[in-house]
Amino acid sequence: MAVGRRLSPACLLLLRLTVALVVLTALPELAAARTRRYTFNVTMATVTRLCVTKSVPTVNGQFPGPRLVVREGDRLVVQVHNNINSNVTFHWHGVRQLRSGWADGPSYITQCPIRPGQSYAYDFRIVGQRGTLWWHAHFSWLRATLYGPLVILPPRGVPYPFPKPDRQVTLMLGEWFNADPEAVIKQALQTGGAPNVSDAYTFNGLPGPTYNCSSGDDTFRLRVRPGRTYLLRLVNAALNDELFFAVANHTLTVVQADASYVKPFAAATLVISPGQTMDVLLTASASAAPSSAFAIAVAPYTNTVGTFDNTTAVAVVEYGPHQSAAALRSLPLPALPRYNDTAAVANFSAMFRSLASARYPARVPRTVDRRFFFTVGLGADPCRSRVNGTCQGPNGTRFAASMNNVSFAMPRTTSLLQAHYQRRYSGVLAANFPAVPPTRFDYTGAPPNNTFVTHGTRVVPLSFNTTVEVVLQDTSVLGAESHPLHLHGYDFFVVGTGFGNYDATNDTARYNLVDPVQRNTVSVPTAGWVAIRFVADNPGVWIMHCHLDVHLTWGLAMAWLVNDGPLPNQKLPPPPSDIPRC
Ligand SMILES: *[C@@H]1O[C@H](CO)[C@@H](O)[C@H](O)[C@H]1NC(C)=O
Ligand SMILES: *[C@@H]1O[C@H](CO)[C@@H](O)[C@H](O)[C@H]1NC(C)=O
Ligand SMILES: *[C@@H]1O[C@H](CO)[C@@H](O)[C@H](O)[C@H]1NC(C)=O
Ligand SMILES: *[C@@H]1O[C@H](CO)[C@@H](O)[C@H](O)[C@H]1NC(C)=O
Ligand SMILES: *[C@@H]1O[C@H](CO)[C@@H](O)[C@H](O)[C@H]1NC(C)=O
Ligand SMILES: *[C@@H]1O[C@H](CO)[C@@H](O)[C@H](O)[C@H]1NC(C)=O
Ligand SMILES: *[C@@H]1O[C@H](CO)[C@@H](O)[C@H](O)[C@H]1NC(C)=O
Ligand SMILES: *[C@@H]1O[C@H](CO)[C@@H](O)[C@H](O)[C@H]1NC(C)=O
Ligand SMILES: *[C@@H]1O[C@H](CO)[C@@H](O)[C@H](O)[C@H]1NC(C)=O
Ligand SMILES: *[C@@H]1O[C@H](CO)[C@@H](O)[C@H](O)[C@H]1NC(C)=O
Ligand SMILES: *[C@@H]1O[C@H](CO)[C@@H](O)[C@H](O)[C@H]1NC(C)=O
Ligand SMILES: *[C@@H]1O[C@H](CO)[C@@H](O)[C@H](O)[C@H]1NC(C)=O
Ligand SMILES: [Cu+2]
Repeated sequence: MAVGRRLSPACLLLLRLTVALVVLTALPELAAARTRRYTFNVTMATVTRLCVTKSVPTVNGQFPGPRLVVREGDRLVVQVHNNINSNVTFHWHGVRQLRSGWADGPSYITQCPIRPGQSYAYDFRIVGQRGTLWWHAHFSWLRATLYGPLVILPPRGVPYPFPKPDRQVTLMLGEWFNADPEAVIKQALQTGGAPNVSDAYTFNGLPGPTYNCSSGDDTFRLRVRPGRTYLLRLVNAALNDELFFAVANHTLTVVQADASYVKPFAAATLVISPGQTMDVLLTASASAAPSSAFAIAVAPYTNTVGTFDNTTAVAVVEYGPHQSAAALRSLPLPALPRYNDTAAVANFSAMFRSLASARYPARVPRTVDRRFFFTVGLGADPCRSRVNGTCQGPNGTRFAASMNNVSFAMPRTTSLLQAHYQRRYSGVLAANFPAVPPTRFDYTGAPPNNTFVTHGTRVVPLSFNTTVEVVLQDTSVLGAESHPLHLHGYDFFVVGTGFGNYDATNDTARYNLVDPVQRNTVSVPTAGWVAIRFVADNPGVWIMHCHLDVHLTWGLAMAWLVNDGPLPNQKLPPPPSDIPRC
């Protein structure tokens, strides 16, 4: 066609069709994008573990809950009906929720709870993410049983950047309480003390053979064939515990973390924190005896000064027939680091690098608009009203937790996102969360005498497209501990980490701005710090919190309020009509 000639309508149509066809072929993710619909009927169901039978909140009667499978680019609509006698909300952990903040799910942050008898449809798209994420309740401690995997396959026709596995298995690590977890946290808030710990760790809800009154039927079995490769999609759904993970006599290859590809690396032992996901390849030995079996074990990593669930849970890799309960009990366990082996954790964390390939580049912000320094850790509240004598927190106080000494107070009369959308902030939130802690001290040395926290619903307002750096610094107030910090609505780059107090000069110079890992949850090391960067390109209100539920309950959280950008596609849309009201 000659330049400058008007095209006939038929010719134009043909051209448009050709362009459309080319676009569709070039972008399989768009061509194949589908809407996947699921229904979550939240009901009580009877579950027995460790000889304790109880009624627990479930989705569709299943524990753990149903597996959602989507492809990158798909729209996901989950219609939730709340048929239990408690409020509930659901969070799609790690989903970016680009301009779909109303579907993020944390109660009182992006929505009011779905009350008993109410329904709400979570409606969002999966954009630029593939791998394993998960969903869980985000009200009180209900996620103890309300959780399940969210598998995001690459677009049809797009290969994995690693050898195609023969089979895929989701493996959710959890925590079982013989008591009702709601009663456990309620009691702790009454006494001011630390909550009771769990009774077992679980693999897909099963504690396995190391516990009393836990049989072969309560053991997760991974059936393998010699020489085949398995993609294990691991999720740590435990309420309060970071976990070591190993498979006896097998090395694992980590290929993905929090739905981003990483440079593959081999590891005998993994560390996975609550909220984190990890895709790992396990290759079954080609020469294993036909009836052989190997233990998979998880055990806690913690430096808490309090008590913790110090048990080890076991699942099994079986090359042949089902192992008997007795055989399961005598399986040799893989060597796991000691429960407080912080050096092992640091060595493992240091292995993660973004894949940073041409197709999956690491777009690390090289310059920063706003820098923040947040201390994270425990603290205390005065006892105030304890009917019978003293509170059971440290020195007769109540346990609390904070960031920059602000213990996050949940609003009760509206959600923060609703308040923001209506620009009605008064009485709900204050846009003055401090950029630095109120006092400087040796954060990892002797703690200050006054360990009391302040309280408030304080947020950091950000202009659209601000590049943010946050250094998260652990404190030794009431004990130095690792805190898995989770940011909603964003993946961030982990540009630096270290022990002791962060040193703005020397540590900044050592940042990795080339291929740092991209995650939604990172552990602030025990008596150390971690630096993260993200671009605030998603308008809404996004909570950032410790993913140990006990610390979240005590207030280890803050929120970012990301304002709209100038363009129409940079604004938060209005709430869906079925959004629950307070
Ligand atoms: C949810 O489950 C309950 C109990 O099984 C049942 O009575 C109810 O009809 C279900 N609701 C929906 C919307 O499926
Ligand atoms: C917590 O543990 C204590 C001591 O074992 C026990 O008395 C109490 O009933 C437990 N609380 C709950 C809610 O199970
Ligand atoms: C199992 O029961 C035995 C005997 O009652 C007890 O000594 C042991 O501590 C129990 N183990 C666990 C993990 O509960
Ligand atoms: C598994 O590893 C242990 C410890 O390294 C070793 O003693 C044992 O022989 C191995 N078993 C098999 C079947 O390879
Ligand atoms: C935890 O369990 C391990 C192994 O069973 C034991 O060696 C260790 O002393 C226990 N630690 C605590 C603090 O209970
Ligand atoms: C880990 O705990 C053991 C006792 O269980 C203790 O001897 C050791 O000093 C602790 N290590 C660290 C690094 O705290
Ligand atoms: C206080 O003690 C009394 C008598 O022991 C008991 O009945 C009551 O439940 C206790 N109250 C609280 C809040 O623990
Ligand atoms: C414990 O509390 C008492 C009374 O509030 C106070 O005098 C004392 O200094 C506190 N001790 C510690 C170690 O915090
Ligand atoms: C903390 O308390 C101790 C003794 O109670 C005192 O010697 C010290 O000066 C106090 N430190 C600070 C920073 O107030
Ligand atoms: C965001 O800011 C960068 C510079 O920091 C600029 O290049 C880019 O165009 C901005 N994007 C939007 C969507 O405003
Ligand atoms: C930072 O580096 C300077 C120069 O190398 C050194 O003198 C200083 O001790 C370092 N600071 C820390 C906290 O390591
Ligand atoms: C459940 O949510 C409603 C609406 O926000 C609220 O009024 C009520 O207090 C909540 N119930 C509990 C137990 O938190
Ligand atoms: Cu924490």
